[in-house]
Amino acid sequence: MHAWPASEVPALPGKGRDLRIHDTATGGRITLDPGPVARIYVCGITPYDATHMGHAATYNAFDLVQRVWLDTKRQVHYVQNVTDVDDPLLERAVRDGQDWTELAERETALFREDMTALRMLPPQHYIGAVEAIPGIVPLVERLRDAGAAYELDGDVYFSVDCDPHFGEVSGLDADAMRLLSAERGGDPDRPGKKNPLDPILWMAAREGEPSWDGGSLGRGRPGWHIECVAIALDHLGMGFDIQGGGSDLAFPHHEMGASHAQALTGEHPFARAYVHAGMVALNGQKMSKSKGNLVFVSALRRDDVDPAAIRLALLSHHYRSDWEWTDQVLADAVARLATWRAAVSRPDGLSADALVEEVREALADDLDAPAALAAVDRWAARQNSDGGTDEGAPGLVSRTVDALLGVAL
Ligand code: 5CA
Ligand code: ZN
Repeated sequence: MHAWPASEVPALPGKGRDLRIHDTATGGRITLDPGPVARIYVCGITPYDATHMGHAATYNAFDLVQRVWLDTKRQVHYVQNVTDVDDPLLERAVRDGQDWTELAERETALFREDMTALRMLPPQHYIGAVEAIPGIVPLVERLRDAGAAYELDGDVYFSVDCDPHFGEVSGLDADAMRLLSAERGGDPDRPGKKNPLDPILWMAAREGEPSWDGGSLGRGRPGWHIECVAIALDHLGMGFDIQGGGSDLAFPHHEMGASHAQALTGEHPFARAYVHAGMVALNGQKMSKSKGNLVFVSALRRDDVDPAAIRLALLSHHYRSDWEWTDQVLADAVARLATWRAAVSRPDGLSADALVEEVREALADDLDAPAALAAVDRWAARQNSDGGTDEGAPGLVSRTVDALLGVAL
């Protein structure tokens, strides 16, 4: 499917720094050395409701990754999926008496608009689960033929015990995995499974649900984890630089995906770093479509909130922390945007050469956006009070904030 239009990324003088990023699998910060083309896979939405601030915060984190890489004069090869067929989407369509394909198309279109408004850089490959099915089927067949998958009443399960690296992404023990598996789409209590944690690869066709030709697997639809593996292997191959998502994807989704890919290829690792964003809450609870405690990007835009202010609100929290969306967070961002715009509205001012390096350094240091904002705040405060004579400094600040933070002043 098509993605959304890219906003232009201004080139800055000099060169950015290499990204040091927290990797969930090792539990520490690693310096990525991606080569001339950096490769990143970011898990996309399940389009049964509009983009909320939690989604936007997660996509903001991975947008920063791209901007840091682009500033090091690398190309970025970015892939994102859309889970346009899955249980929650089908359940919502039934609940609301609407066609599931129309629901998915409508919400995906709204997501594209939100991403465009927030100046999130688009993926080069934006792939739906449905369009990936012809590539998924042979992978499941291969896993089954290699003894890494087995059939249970027509469904096909992946055997986690066949991957010696299983557990290395999340680092969780079996009890914690079992609890999370039950919470996040797994079925650890289904009788007949070899290991309660084994995830489904191919679900045999069910009455009243959509299904596709699965070759020797029979009609059905794919499991969630194999969807992302098929798309990532097809467009990026093994050993790509970053797989990203919110922290709720570390287990089971990214753990299972890594095992699927490792069992398929005999290679390790699937991704060189697994990077996870914290959860955004509203009224003390994780913002989630199932709970319905949501603030939508599109609703804020309808209320004439400047998308640049929404973006600044996202940037004011470190991507790895869990944080709470409040009216105050947005009000602070609106005020900051006004201060910054006032500061860059003169043709000359305080030299910004040091500021460019500070912003670069903050972002290269595990995407420390709050530190980057603080550096711009300091420049803007002095520029607004004292000014200066450096011609072009405000323009350089505008370009820096645009290129590295995605904020248009
Ligand atoms: N389609 C799958 C991934 S393949 C999925 O998780 N879709 S989603 O719509 O539920 O979430 C999309 C992205 O937003 C995921 O990376 C998820 O971890 C992230 N996300 C969901 N809720 C929040 C939240 N409250 N705070 C931060 N990130 C969130
Ligand atoms: Zn995914």
